[in-house]
Amino acid sequence: MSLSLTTTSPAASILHPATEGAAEWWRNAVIYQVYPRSFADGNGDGIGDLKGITERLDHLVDLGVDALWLSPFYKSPQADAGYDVSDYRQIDPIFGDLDDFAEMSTKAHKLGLKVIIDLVPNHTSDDHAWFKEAIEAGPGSAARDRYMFREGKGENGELPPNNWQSIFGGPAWTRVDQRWNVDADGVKDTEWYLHMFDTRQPDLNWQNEEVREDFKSILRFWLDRGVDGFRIDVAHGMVKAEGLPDWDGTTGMVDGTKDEGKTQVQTDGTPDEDGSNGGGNSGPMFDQDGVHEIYRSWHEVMEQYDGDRALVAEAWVEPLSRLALYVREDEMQQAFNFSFLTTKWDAAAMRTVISASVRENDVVGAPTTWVLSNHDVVRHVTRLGLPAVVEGREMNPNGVRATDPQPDVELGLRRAKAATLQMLGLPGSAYLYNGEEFGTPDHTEMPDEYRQDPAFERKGRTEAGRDGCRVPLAWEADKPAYGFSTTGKSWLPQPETYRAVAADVQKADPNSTFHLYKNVLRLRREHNIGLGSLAWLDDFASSTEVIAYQNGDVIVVTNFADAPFALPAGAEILASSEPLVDGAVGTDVCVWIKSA
Ligand code: TEU
Ligand code: CA
Repeated sequence: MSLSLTTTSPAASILHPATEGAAEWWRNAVIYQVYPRSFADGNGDGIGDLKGITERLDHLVDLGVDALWLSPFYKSPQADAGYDVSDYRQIDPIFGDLDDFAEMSTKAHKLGLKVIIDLVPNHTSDDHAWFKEAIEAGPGSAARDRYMFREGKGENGELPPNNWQSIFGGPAWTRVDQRWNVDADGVKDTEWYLHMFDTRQPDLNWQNEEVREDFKSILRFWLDRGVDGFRIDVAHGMVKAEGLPDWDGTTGMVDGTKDEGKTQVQTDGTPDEDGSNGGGNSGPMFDQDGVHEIYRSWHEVMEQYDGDRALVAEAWVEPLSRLALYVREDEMQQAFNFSFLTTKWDAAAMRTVISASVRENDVVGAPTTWVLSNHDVVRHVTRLGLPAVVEGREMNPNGVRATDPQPDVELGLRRAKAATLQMLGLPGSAYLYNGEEFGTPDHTEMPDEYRQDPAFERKGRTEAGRDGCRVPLAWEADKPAYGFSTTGKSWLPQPETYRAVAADVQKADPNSTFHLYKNVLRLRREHNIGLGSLAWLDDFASSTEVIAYQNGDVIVVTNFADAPFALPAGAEILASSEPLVDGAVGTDVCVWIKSA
């Protein structure tokens, strides 16, 4: 039997009113994340670069996004794929130089695209001039005060200052003499330094005035070069609790098991009423109130520039009411909604997290920033195809490898397209991760010897890590490296499955994932969805497994039920994640229809 519409007219619970009048561009923008290493290689060395991005910018216009965000391209020893910056005012030679950046950004602006770059203020590289100076200068020096150096515990300082663990695994402290021979004067350097990530990523001391001043100057350096905004890395981590108290939790990447009182992102994807599903970091190293003062001071810097420049927080913070504090009127403009990203594929769970997101952001007058994939998580097309997806651990694993349960590829794609349509119908801004518009999956069988994510080794090779979602994109099915580079080189191996998701194959097929994305992005613009409203149509269907909301003149219906859902006769279909069968919406399908 198929599910049907209720006979009475649907009662709407209005959650979010439309944004009136002209608004800042970031309120409704669709922003495309370019992962520079993997987008396009302009010089054939197998690593993506700025020249490659410039050459492929037309694709972003074709797709119909408003802006691009580039992951870091700064000078870096690449110990964490560029999230370890040794000079914030230089481009790493593997990506090009400042002229290449200017060329890329000029072309983007000409094409009507805004440009957001990535700022990494929680830590520097150990190759940064400041850190080298700190090691040289020794304990008690002004140079050391820019970082988090402390004496160890135990009789001879042989124990770390506290019990914090690195997000990438292992202790969050390294003793100086474990790495550098600095006891030439006969005095052993037994201080420890904090690194919430890799040993090569020392945390900065944000109580230090010089650190604060320099980052404002870095903001100005890039604002003067015309960037429209910054994505702030680990925006919830810069300020640590007074006294650096011990913490009984462990820290880690998205992990997949819900366990209260741990710092790691552990979630089974079931949100509480407040939207929390265990997908946030807590503990004395995260989300301290003092961090907001920094963003208020950055807001003032941004204000001095024209054109509504924006800051977007990468903050794994829950509940959503805490996350909303980052986007108060005098702070940042956007904050990635990771509670949404980590929510399981389930009607009630989705409805709960969407409601909580919109409600909490409305309190501070900010748009919600929807996102399903990025360079740190298993791509949603792969994630949603994993087995036992509703039962826990497998929901958000830190990477998938050959020895792990493999995804159901067809199911994953079907659900991912529905999830994307459901997301893009919501008011607010949305981020897309390069390749998702082609249905690009993770490489889930990458041989371990290729892995480069530092978390892989630091976790004792127990988790795959993030390389699977960072594989270079496929552009032309029949070219070497699928058109990623002219030489066939590729810094991570591309699986055979990338042939079907190559841009040329996708663009030639009117029924492809690419054309679905393109069509929906056009509709989103035409119907002013991003600045629109959200009203749940409570009684739209007789089953709670079918959820429907109205945004302006568009109704978005997602069917999570096992049975098909029959649309009203004559319903005008605007878009559908899969073709309808006899006018009915199948399982795991999302449709946009025109409201009568
Ligand atoms: O990530 C921050 C980060 O720690 C998340 O990736 C993590 O999953 C979350 O906090 C849950 O614990 C950013 C970058 O996106 C990532 O690529 C970098 O490796 C990291 O910072 C360090 O700069
Ligand atoms: Ca290159």
